[in-house]
Amino acid sequence: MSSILRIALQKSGRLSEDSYQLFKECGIRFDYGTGKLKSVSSNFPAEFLFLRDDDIPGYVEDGVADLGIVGENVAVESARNIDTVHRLGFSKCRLSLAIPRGNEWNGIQDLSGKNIATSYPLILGNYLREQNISADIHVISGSVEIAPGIGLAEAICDIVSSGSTLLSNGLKEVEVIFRSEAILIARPTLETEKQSLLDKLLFRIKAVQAAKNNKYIVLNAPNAALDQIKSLLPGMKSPTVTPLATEGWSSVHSVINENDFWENIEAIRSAGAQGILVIPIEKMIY
Ligand code: PRT
Ligand code: ZN
Repeated sequence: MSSILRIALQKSGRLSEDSYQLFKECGIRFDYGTGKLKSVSSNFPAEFLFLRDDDIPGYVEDGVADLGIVGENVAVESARNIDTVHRLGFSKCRLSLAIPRGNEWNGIQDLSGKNIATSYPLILGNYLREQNISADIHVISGSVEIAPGIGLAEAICDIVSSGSTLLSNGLKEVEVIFRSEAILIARPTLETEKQSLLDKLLFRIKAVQAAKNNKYIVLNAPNAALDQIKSLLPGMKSPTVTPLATEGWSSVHSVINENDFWENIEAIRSAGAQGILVIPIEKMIY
């Protein structure tokens, strides 16, 4: 029987939509939705398992799944023997220490001998050890933010994204101890056939990510400005320059990184570029 990759995804939660979308953009089709526990792709040798995120590292370590997508916070806290294969750039968040808003904060030493509520005892324990702080870690599995209000702890260590949960519970963020995003994890030793399927998948994921980070740019420029514009828009190898019907003008086609876009666009305009079009790219292969 030929090999098939078993991929564990969060059934429903903050990782689900982006995970499903990623495979869609990689051209890998499968059904998902209410009540489904697993689904076989119709056009790629992969079977998807829909699970709670906390269970995914364990299933990957045990070989029930070959790959999985989880938050790095969950992967690290699980302490399972799994490899991080690729960072996926979505579900970004941070694990932070927070204290009641009215309390003074002079630094991490303020937590010495205090009670800290968290669902991340391993990551927090490591951090406190590195900082030489001895504090009591009180493990709770959810609604950590209410712990100070009910007298369970003097501080908390929890996932923060916008910060509004902390705010509405009268807490302030005082220290970021870990930054997280969704990651693709794998069993450390995949069989050769599965490894080559993973390589195929990674090739597609990287093409999708590169496309997201870049834009296709088309503009018109007077020929005298071409050297300057070409240096601002190096593209993948070099920009395409074709003459316009109007004498002395050319059309320039190139690729620009999203991060450089606003920085460079002013310089490109000042150099004399006109009629600038910026177009999303669907896939980008180097
Ligand atoms: O049901 P299942 O066990 O599968 O899901 P879950 O409820 O355990 O996890 P889920 O879906 O909430 O989160 C999955 C992953 O998304 C986490 O492991 C993180 O890696 C990532 N992530 C990104 C977040 C957040 N943002 C986030 N804001 N995980 C949790 N939160 C919670 C946080 O715990 C706190 O209660 O949102 C609140 C804070 O949000 P802000 O925006 O108010 O700061
Ligand atoms: Zn969970």
